[in-house]
Amino acid sequence: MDLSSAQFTSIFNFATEQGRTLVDLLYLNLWICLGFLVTVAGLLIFGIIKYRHRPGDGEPDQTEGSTTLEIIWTAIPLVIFLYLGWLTFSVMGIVYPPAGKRQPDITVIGHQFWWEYRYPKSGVVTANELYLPLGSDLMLEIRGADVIHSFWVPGFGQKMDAIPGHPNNLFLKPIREGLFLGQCAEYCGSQHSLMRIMANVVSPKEFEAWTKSQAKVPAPPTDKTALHGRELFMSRTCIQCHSIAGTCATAQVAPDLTHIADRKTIGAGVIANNLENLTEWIMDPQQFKPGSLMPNMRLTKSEAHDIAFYLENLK
Ligand code: HEC
Ligand SMILES: [Cu+2]
Repeated sequence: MDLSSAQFTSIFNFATEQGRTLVDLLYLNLWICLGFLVTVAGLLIFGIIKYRHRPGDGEPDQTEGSTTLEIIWTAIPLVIFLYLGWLTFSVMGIVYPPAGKRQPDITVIGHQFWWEYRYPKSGVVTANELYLPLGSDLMLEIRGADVIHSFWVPGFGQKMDAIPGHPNNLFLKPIREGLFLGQCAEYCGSQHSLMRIMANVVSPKEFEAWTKSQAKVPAPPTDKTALHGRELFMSRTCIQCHSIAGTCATAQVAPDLTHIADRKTIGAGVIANNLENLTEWIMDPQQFKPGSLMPNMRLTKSEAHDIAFYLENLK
């Protein structure tokens, strides 16, 4: 799958205010610790060289204890560590503020082996490819549907566990447009490593347009092949797991397919979304994601093709 337009994946290539705050704290910590290292190691090396034993030296002066020195070398590190502790506390307050009664802007649900995204304010439901508006203060609620997953986009800063029955909050204020990649970061089963997150930060205008198009119920097909595909989709087991708005498919255990044609990838980023790949996926998803919870339903190539054709028209 071609994800070459994605930004370089690194915590230092941050895309949110929270990511920046965390990296700033990291650098400040490093600088202070570097100062410590240089001072202590410098004094040590100076002492070793200046006061080393030379031939003819007698016993050095024997002294014991110095309250003043003890107070100084306890007080200085104490002040520095209290300062670092205070900085850490205040950064925690920024990246993880109390949510109070605030409702999430997006609910993220980790499933074996894909991500569900629900936008409660607009009713949009999608999978794997997340869209976020630039500059908004967002609260994401991270949930787990089956086992523990972990939502991690390094460019966004924090990693947040998706625990069944225990929602966690993740606060994001995107400060840069682009495609940022992430990955489930808690081993969750055979396809854990193919549980990719594709997070698109777009301008508020683009986000509004995207939301509008996602909230629309796609027009019913008129084409003969698509009509046949829809009939197969509704009569073969697909509707046990998937939903498509405006049809009798309402199951919610698998990715919502209402606007599958708008997604660039299939199977959480394993293959590009086009008619050929989708036909192959419907025939046998296991060839791309062995252990995936979508079974091989033993459709013929022409049946799979017609279903894929129908799905590729769901815009
Ligand atoms: C037993 C439940 C189940 C059934 C039945 C099922 N699927 Fe799936 N389907 C899944 C799951 C789970 C996934 C997510 C797989 C993954 O990415 O790990 C999926 C993924 C997909 C995707 C890719 C969605 C995306 O955004 O990546 C398509 C398309 C799809 N299924 C179509 C179908 C069609 C067509 C049928 C009927 C022939 C069908 N499915 C039957 C469970 C099911
Ligand atoms: Cu996972």
